[in-house]
This record gives sequence, C-alpha cells and structure tokens, in this order.
Amino acid sequence: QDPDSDQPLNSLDVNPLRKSRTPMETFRKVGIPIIMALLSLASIIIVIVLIKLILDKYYFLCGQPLYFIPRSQLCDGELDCPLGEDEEYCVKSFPEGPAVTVRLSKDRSTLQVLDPATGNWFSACFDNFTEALAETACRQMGYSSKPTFRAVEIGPDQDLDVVEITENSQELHVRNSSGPCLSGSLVSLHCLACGESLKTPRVVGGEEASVDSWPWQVSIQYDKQHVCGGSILDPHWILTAAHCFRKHTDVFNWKVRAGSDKLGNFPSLAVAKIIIIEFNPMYPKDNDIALIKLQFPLTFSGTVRPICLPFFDEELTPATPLWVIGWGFTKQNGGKLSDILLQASVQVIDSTRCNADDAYQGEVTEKMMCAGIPEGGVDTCQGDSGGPLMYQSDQWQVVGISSWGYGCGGPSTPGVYTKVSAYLNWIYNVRKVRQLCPTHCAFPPVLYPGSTSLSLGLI
Ligand SMILES: [Ca+2]
Repeated sequence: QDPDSDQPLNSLDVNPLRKSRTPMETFRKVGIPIIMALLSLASIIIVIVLIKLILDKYYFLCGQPLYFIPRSQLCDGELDCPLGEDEEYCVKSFPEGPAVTVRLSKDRSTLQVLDPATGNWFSACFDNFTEALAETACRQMGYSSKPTFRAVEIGPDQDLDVVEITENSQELHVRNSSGPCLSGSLVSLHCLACGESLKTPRVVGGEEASVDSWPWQVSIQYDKQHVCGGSILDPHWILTAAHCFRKHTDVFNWKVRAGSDKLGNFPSLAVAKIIIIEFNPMYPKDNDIALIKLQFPLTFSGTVRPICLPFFDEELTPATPLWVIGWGFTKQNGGKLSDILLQASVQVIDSTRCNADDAYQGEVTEKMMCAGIPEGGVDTCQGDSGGPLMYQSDQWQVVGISSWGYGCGGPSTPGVYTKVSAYLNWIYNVRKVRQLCPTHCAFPPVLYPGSTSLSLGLI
C-alpha cells in the first residue's frame, strides 16, 4: 500500500494504477529537503570561513598540541608554542659568512679566484677550464642555473696574474703548479641570463613605466597592502630593503607580486623565507638589505625576468646615469601610492657632496651610495623603498637598493641607497645555504628593539 495514496486503507476498491505525483508534490518531497540541506551546508561553510578569517587575523595555531596564541606573540622573540613554531617562520638574520673565493669582474664578466693561503686574487686562465668548473664557480655564488662561458683575450690592462683553475671539495682553487696561460685567454662566465628587457626606457623624469622595461620589478605586500619594491635576482630570490620588515616579522602574510606595472590584480607569490643581516638599533640605517626566498621558483617570461647583480669592481663615478622605479613616488601625488609603476632617471651623486654639512653630515657610509639629480626637483622623489637603483652596462644591474633620504629630492638631500656591490659576499652565502638545506634551514631569529633574546637551533 502506497502511504501517499489518497485511498483509504481499508478500501477494497484498490486502484491498480499508482497516481503520479504532481511537480509541486515532488518539489515538496525532494526539492525542499535538498535546498534545506544545501542552505545549512552553506551556512556551516560560511561560519567556518568566518571563524577561520577571525582566527587567522588575531590568532596563530600552534601545531602540537593544537592551540591558539594571539598573533601578537608571533615572531616576538619568545617561544609561546611548545615546539617554537611561532618563532620559526619569521624574518631571520644571517651573518656576513665566510669570504666567497670566486668573483666576476666588470672586465667582460671574467672569473677571478682567491688563493686563501696568500690572500691574493687571480684571473682564471681558459686552459683546461670545463663546464664542471663553471658550474662550481656559479654554485659558489649561489646560482643553480646552467652557466655559459667563453674565452676572451687577455686585455692590455690585466693586472692580476692569470693562472689555471682546479676544483677540490666543491670549490675552485688556483692550480698549485700553474704554468703560463697558453691560450692567452681568460674565462668570461655568465651564471644566469639576466638584465635584459624588451624595452629601453626614455630619458624623462618621473614618468609612467612599463613592465616591459623593468621585468624584474616586484611589489612586496603585507596583508595585500603594497609595502616595498624589490627586484628578481633569480627564480628563487628577491632583493629588497631590510627596513621593509621592521613592522611585521612573520613570514606568512608577506607576498610578492611579479609581472605587472599595475599594483592591483595580479597573482601573488608565497614567501618561504625572509633574511636580513643582524639589525643594530644603534645604526638603524646600516645593512638595509634583505633577501626573500619564494616558496616556488618563478617561471621567466617577457614580463618576469631577473636583473644582474653588479660586478665586484663596478665603481660608478659621479654623474653616471642611473634609473629608479617604484609605485611610491609619494610626495608627488599627495602621499598616495601610484597605481602605475613610475620611473625616473637620476645620476650618481658624489658621496663627499652627499655627506656635506648641508646634506647628510657623514651619515652616508661606504656601504651606501647617493643618487638624484644635482639641481633637485620633485621629479626625483625616490621610488619605493627596497626597489632597485639601476645601471645599464651590457646588461641592467641592480647597483643600489632604495633605502632612505630626507624630503623629496632636494638638491642637497638626494636619495640614499644600499650599495649592492658591498654585499655580494652576503648575497652569495645566503643563497648557498638554500642549496645545502633546501627544505628547512634554521636561521638565527631577528630581534628588533623590545624583543628579548632567544636561542633556537642555529646553523
Ligand atoms: Ca612568540
């Protein structure tokens, strides 16, 4: 007996044909419960998402045992989770490290090798130089890409001795019994194709820029807000300024956006590590350099490409033309960020002039450099903090990192930049550590003022 039948149960007059349901009845019987179930599911999901958003905003989840701590206890220098996860994914400091025993000269990117026994540098002779040696040299500088090398003739102003190179325990060495360099050639080495852009910028100050000109420029963002500029060094690493991270030292909420000259609407990349040099509150402007390691390597394209590091001996004389870029030409448009990337052409300002009594009065150290236009002007507002100061030789090089300055490009107070060539050894060492321990490296934590000391597993 069909319970839905309107036949009385005791009726003997049973209709052999079942009465078909009307669409309304089917809807009442099947549709409404489904809709109710979906609605309750949706509200449960909404509640879960809301709870997660609130928890993420104000709390941090310790792994074992599972419990929440306020987000203010994240990266504050004290272990609040039993296993210390709250202090693990934080901005970490990394010391200068040992001297890297290889370097590249501005003389056609030729390779030089240090003999640690004597402290002398030598130029690498092309005799018996192999691809394996090229790879070792580049690995010593923290590159993991496939290098290219070729022979170049020894120039007339070659001042270093030219010797054959050999390899021992993953490092290049000067060959002990080195004879004359029979080939008469040096090794010109390129560890990574870098510093090439699709478009050459025009020389006009403070104008809109195209990502085609500056494919290495990235936006570094905290909680989706643009904080600093930065530049792509290789598929894994972004170069920027350390002071960008003074306010927020937890790594989770930092993201990198690459491949666009607009600030909004382009995909952001997860950050794995942020590394700086020890912060000294006595000299807050010193060592304003940071490296960001991305969680996943970048794929290079026309709009995402690396810029070259400077050569160790790249000395830029006053008035050398340079470029700065950024979204942060703040004074120009009333303290707001620009939605479109802006560029300005500037030039090297002599550091004696920059340190004069009417300028920075000795605050500019040897590891900083000044750039601006000598006559000053609003067009030379420096770009974003952390963004590159760029010099074009054969390729574009990041010679400076936008760091500090007073006002906006007045004639006596130009922008001050971290001199990248002073930190090559540090950059090489930081990138090398990644290769030695690709999944997890414990860097010493950074302690900004107000934090107490802490010791975790240090390397
Ligand atoms: Ca803590």
